Amino acid sequence: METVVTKNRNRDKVILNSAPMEGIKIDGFMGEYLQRAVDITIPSQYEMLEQTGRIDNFRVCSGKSGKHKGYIFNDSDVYKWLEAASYAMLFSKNNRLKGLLSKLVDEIAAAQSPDGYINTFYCGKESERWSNLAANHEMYCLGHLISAGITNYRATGKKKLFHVALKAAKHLVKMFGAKESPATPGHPAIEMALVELYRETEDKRYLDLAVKLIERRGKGALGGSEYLIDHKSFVELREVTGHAVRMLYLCSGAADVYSELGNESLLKTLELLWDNMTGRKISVTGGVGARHEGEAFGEDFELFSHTAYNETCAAIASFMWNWRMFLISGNSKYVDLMEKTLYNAILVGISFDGKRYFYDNPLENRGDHRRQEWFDCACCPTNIIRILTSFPGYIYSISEKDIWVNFFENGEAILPFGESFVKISQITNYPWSGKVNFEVETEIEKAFSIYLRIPEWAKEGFTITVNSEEIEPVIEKGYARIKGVWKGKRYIEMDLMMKINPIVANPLVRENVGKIAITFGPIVYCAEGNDNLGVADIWNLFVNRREGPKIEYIPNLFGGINVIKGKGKALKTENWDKKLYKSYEKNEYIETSYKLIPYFLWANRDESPMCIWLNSF
Ligand code: FUB
Ligand code: ZN
Repeated sequence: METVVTKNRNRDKVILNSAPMEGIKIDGFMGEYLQRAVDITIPSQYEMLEQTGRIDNFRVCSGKSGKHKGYIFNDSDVYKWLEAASYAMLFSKNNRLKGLLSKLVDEIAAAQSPDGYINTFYCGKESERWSNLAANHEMYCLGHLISAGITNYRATGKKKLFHVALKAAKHLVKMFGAKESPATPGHPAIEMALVELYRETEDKRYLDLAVKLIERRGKGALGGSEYLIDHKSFVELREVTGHAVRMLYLCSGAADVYSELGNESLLKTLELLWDNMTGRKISVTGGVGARHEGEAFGEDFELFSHTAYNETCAAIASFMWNWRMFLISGNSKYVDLMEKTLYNAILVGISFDGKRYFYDNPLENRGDHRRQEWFDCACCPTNIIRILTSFPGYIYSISEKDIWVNFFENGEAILPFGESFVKISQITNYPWSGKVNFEVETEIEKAFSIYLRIPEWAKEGFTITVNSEEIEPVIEKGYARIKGVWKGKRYIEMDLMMKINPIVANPLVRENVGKIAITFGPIVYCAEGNDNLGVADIWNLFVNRREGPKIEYIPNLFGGINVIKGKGKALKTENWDKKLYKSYEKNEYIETSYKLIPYFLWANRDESPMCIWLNSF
């Protein structure tokens, strides 16, 4: 059994496949996040699932006295935890976790109705099942159950949860598989899960149902709501609108369907939606879904820093969609966005100690936005651990002929390749340095290419040497192709020139006119008051672009990070005398120096103001 994040079947439509995680070990920057997830985050989230009654809901359903607690979709948090904990079993020998997993699986199995239906909210309310597809989240929860069941089976070899998922999926096919059924879910997630279940079982009924659920959009089953993406048929969509997580899970499901069936109008639509999202509706961090109201995509260029909603789940959904688009196309632009999203819009969702979470992620704040231990609606915490624990599965992809290196992370991978294996070690301090040393080892002589992603920010400045000789590789779809007949060990040194890159926004994002966001490699920086006690208020900082800024590695800050230091000026904030406005001539500045930290690390110390977009001169 191999644990992969996605397992495409149709090799004609999809250029690449996920690499099995069993042979991959990481111990760099993301490796530390993974380890913290395994040691701290997953156990502490289990406690929260218990404390908030989410697990008890299953017990109540199977006979324990009590009432259902919490939201209608709370089961999904338990399933997402299970999925992450199953991935974690690949990297941990933790017997307590193993025990918790198997006990929880038993408790879930006991809550399933004999006909396969499972949703703890409807226990004892059987007549109300499926009564409100727009709002009830039953298919959404099932989607997460199926994904958890598949991962649990792949990662542990155990079949109990998988069988629960299978039984539930069969029930779903029976209920809504008929051609005449208009049903489609108010919250997507089930589509991806059904396609993956088809991939696991080869039972086409699941793929057929996923196709139908997508084709039934725009026909009024959800009241024609744009928020629920029922205002148009899927292939007529040209703009990402409505609830961001719903929209992007739907796109992920549609990409999965394309990858199995090759319906060109689906792919065309997905490409146009991607262009719309990346050209009009995305924050500099990769965060999406800018609008609080409805947790939604806003209008074109509606990207206000202060009110940016950017739900952590929406960033995760974008990460998942981009992965699928990459496998279909082999184009690095999708992994570039995954990388930006991961380091900036996803990691900001969890505290450095692994115990607290952001649900929404503004790009500037006075300091009162703090990560919480939990939420009544806890979709984000349990989603983030799925990404942290499955990250190794995204680092490489393989085709029948070649290997792709998508992410750079210290560690090693033994990748099954044809009838043999290829071992790839990466030595790197990425994302703090762009130097990556690869050791590639093959047992048998084999001709193949290794494709190394050249991130968009490094396109104009990188070098690659193979066995100490500099080469000028052909760049294909954003990847440097290193072709060869491989035997034994070979060394590749890649140096992606990281430089400080001030970014400006399209002038139609009016509030950012005249401002810059400073990036270094894949990381977006922010100013936080804690690092700038000499600046009256970092919201009033003006960065001098010519003098500095400079990068400095600080080993004892957050386990070792790059900070950016420079000179500038700041507005004096005193002498306003409770006034709101005064004459421009009276504005006074003081010279100052400043320090920036990676945005994803803000709000890990005392409360203080933060902003990404900085005034400059
Ligand atoms: O509705 C389920 C989840 O809760 C959504 O994906 C999140 O946006 C939050 O609303
Ligand atoms: Zn969420």
